Amino acid sequence: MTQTHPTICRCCTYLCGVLVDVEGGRPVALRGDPDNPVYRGYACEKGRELPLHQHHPQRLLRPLARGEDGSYSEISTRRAFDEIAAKLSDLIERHGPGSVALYSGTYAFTPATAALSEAFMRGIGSSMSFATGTIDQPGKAIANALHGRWLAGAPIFDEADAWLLVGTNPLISLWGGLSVANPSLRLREAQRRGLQLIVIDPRRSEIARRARLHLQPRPGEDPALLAGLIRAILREGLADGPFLAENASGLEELRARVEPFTPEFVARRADVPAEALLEAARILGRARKGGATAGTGPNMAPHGTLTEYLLLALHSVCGHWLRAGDRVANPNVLVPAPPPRAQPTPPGPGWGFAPELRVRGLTNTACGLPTAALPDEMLLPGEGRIRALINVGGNPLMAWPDQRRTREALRSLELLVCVDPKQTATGKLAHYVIPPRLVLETPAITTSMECLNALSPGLGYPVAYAQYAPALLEPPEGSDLIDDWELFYELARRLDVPLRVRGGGVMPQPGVPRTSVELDPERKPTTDEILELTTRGSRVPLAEVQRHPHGAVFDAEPVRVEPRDPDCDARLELANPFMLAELEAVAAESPERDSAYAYRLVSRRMPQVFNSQGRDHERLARRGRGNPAYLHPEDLAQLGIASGDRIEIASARATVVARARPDPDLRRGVISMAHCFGEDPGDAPDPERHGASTALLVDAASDYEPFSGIPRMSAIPVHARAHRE
Ligand SMILES: Nc1nc2c(c(=O)[nH]1)N[C@H]1C(S)=C(S)[C@@H](COP(=O)(O)OP(=O)(O)OC[C@H]3O[C@@H](n4cnc5c(=O)[nH]c(N)nc54)[C@H](O)[C@@H]3O)O[C@H]1N2
Ligand SMILES: Nc1nc2c(c(=O)[nH]1)N[C@H]1C(S)=C(S)[C@@H](COP(=O)(O)OP(=O)(O)OC[C@H]3O[C@@H](n4cnc5c(=O)[nH]c(N)nc54)[C@H](O)[C@@H]3O)O[C@H]1N2
Ligand code: SF4
Ligand SMILES: [Mo]
Repeated sequence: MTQTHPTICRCCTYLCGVLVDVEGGRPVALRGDPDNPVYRGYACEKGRELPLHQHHPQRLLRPLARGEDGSYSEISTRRAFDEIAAKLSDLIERHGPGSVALYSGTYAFTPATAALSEAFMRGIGSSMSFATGTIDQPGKAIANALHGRWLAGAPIFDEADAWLLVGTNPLISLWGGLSVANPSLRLREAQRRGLQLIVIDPRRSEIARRARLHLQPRPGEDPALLAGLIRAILREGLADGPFLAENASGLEELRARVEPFTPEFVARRADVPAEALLEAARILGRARKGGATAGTGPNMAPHGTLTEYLLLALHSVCGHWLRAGDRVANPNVLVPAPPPRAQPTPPGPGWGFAPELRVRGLTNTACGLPTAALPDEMLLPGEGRIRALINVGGNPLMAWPDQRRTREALRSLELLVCVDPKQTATGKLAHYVIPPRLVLETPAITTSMECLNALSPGLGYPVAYAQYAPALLEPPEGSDLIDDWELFYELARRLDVPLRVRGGGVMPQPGVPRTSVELDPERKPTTDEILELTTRGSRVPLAEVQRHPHGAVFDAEPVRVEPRDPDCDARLELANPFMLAELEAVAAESPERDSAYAYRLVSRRMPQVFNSQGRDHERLARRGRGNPAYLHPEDLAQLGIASGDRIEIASARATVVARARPDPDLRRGVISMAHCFGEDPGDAPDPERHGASTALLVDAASDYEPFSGIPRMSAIPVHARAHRE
C-alpha cells in the first residue's frame, strides 16, 4: 500500500514543499507538490533522491567512537554523551570555556538545532560560535549594518520591472533574486510580465542565458561595475532625489567617489562594452520597482563587503525600497517581524565586536566570527587556543578554505565531535560521530528560509508562506539516533549548565527583542515543543500553520508599510568611510595586479550536489564523478589540453590536478570549478574519482577581506598547464 504525504524536503536547505510516497515504512519516491502554493510542484534532482538518503549504505545508525588505535567502533548515544561531557568538562576546567568551539554547517540552520546550540554555548560561557556565513556571503550582513536596513524591505522579483543579479545563478543554486521557490517558473512569469533581467557573471550561466542583458566581465571587478552603474544613474538624472533627500545621508561623498568610474574606465577595467554598462544603468534607473542581489561569486572575490554595500547604495539611489502604503510582500509568518515602517535601522559598525580573535586583527562581525580563522585559533598555542570543536551539519575538511591548514588544525584537536548522518572526510578525523534522525523521521518547519528575508533584497519567501511537516517515519530498526538538538540538551544536563532557548528563528531580526525560556533538565522536551518555543511571538501561531499540510500563504489581511515613525531620525548611510576609502583604493588598483597569473579560478555550483553532499549517490553521479575544471575551448587549445585531459592548476598556495572540460560559455582566462570535491589531502585524491579541492588553492592567512576575514575564494589568480603523469 502506497501512502502519499505532503512534507518538507531537506536534501538541501531550501525546504521545498513536496510529496513523498511511503510503502511499508519506507520512502519510495519524492516529487513536487502541485498543491503547495509557493513551490508549486517544484522538486530538483537532488530531492528526488531522498529515498536513497534514508537508506544509503553509508548512513550511520549508531554513534561511532574512535579508539586508542584510531579505529572506530559503534557505541550507544548514552555512552557517547557521557564521554563527550566528561571530556568537555575536563577541557573547560583546564583551559576555560573558550577552548570549546561550535561550527554550525549548512544543516545546522534548523530552528531547533540553531536555538539549542546557541543556548548551549551561552550556557557553558563560550563565545566561540562559528558558522558558514563568514565563508559564504558575509558582505550581506555587514553591509546591512553599515548602510542601514530598510525596515519595509525591497520590492520582490515577482513584482519588479528590473532586476540585477551579480554572480549568482538561481536556476541551479536557488539563490539570489529568485531564491527558494521554483525559480524557473517564477522567472518565466516575471519575464512574461515584462521584467528586464540583467546578469553580471564571467560565465554565461543558466540564468545569464535568459537575461535581457548579460555583462561578462573579468572576475573580481564587481565593485568597479557597480560604482560605474551608480555614477551613470546619478549622471543621467535617474536617481530618486526625493527619496534620498528624505532618507539618506552621504550622497555627495558617494557621488564624488564614484566619479572616476566612467563608462570607459569601467569598460577597460572589467572588459565589458561601455554601452552595455550604460544600458544596464538606464534599465535599473528607470525601473519603478527594481532590485539587485549578489551571490557567492562576488562575495568570495576580493572586496565582497564593498560589493554588497554598493548594491544597497544602488537600491537607495534608485529608491528601490517599499514606501508607506505599499503592500509588504512577506510580513513573516513563523518569525516575529518588526513593524514594516518606511524607515531604516540606524547604520552602525559591521565589525569590531567582542570577542576579538587572536589572529589577523579579526573580530566578531555582523555576520559572526570569521570561520576562515578558526583553524589558526586551533593551532596557535597559548591562552585562548581552541581545543574542542562541535561540528553540527557541516563538513569542515571539505568546505573550509585552505584545506591543508584545516586538516592540520582538525588533527590537532583534543576533541572533535561531528553530528552527521555519515562519516564524512571530517568524520574520519573525529573522536565521535553522532548520527541524527533524517528529515522524514523528525518534524520540520520553514523558519530558516523565512529568516532570509531580512538578509538581502530578493532572498527568502516572496509571500507570507510557511509549512510544518510532522515526522512520517520511524527511524530504521535497531538504530540509536537523536534529533540534532538533543546533543546539546544531553550535554548541558550532564555539565549542569542552564539552557535558555530563544525565540525568533535562526537569525536575529532587526528591532525584534528576543526573550528566552529555560528548559527543565529533568524533563526532556519533544522536538515539537522546541519548535513551539522557537516560534514564540510569531505573527501566525505554529498551531495555525500546522493546520495546512501543504503549506499556506497567510495573507488574509494584506500588511501595508507604515509611515516613518515621527521620532525616527535614522538615515541610510551612503558614505561609510571604510567603504568609500576602499572604493578609492579600487579606483587606484593597477590593471597589472596579479598579471603574473594568466588565469582566474571562479566558483560555481553544480545541480547534482549540494556542497559536499550527493557525491556518493549513484544516480546523481551519472553526470560524471568529480568536478571538472571548465575553460574556454580556445584556452584549452592554447594550453594543448583536450577535453578530459588532466590540467594542473597552481595558485600561490598550492597545486591541484583536475579533469579539463571545454565550456564556450566562459570568458577567456577563467577557470570555473565547483567546491567541496577532492578528499582528505593526506589520502592522495584521484581527480577521476574524487575530483579536486579548490579549497587547497585558497590562502586564508594572507589573502582575505579585512572586515569579515573571508579569504579570496573566487577570482583566485592561478597558472594552468597540461599535467604530465
Ligand atoms: N545545486 C546546488 N545548489 C546550491 C548549492 C550547491 O552546492 N548545489 N549550494 C548552496 C549554497 S551553500 C549557496 S551559498 C548558494 C550560492 O548560490 P549562488 O551564489 O547563486 O552560487 P553559484 O551557482 O555558484 O553562482 C555563483 C556565480 O558567480 C559567478 N562568479 C564567480 N566569481 C565571480 C566574480 O568575481 N564576479 C561575478 N560577478 N561573478 C562571479 C560564477 O560564475 C557563478 O555563476 O547555493 C546553494 N544552492
Ligand atoms: N572553495 C570554496 N569553498 C567553499 C565554497 C565555495 O564556493 N568555494 N562555498 C562555501 C559555502 S557557500 C558554504 S555554505 C560552505 C558549506 O560548508 P559546510 O556546511 O561545512 O558543508 P556541507 O557540505 O554543506 O556540510 C553539510 C553536512 O551536513 C550533513 N547532513 C546532511 N543531513 C544532515 C542532518 O539532517 N543533520 C546533520 N547534523 N547533518 C546533516 C552532510 O552529510 C554534510 O556532511 O562551504 C563553503 N566553502
Ligand atoms: S532544492 Fe531540491 S534538494 Fe533542495 S529542498 Fe528542494 S527538492 Fe529538496
Ligand atoms: Mo553557502
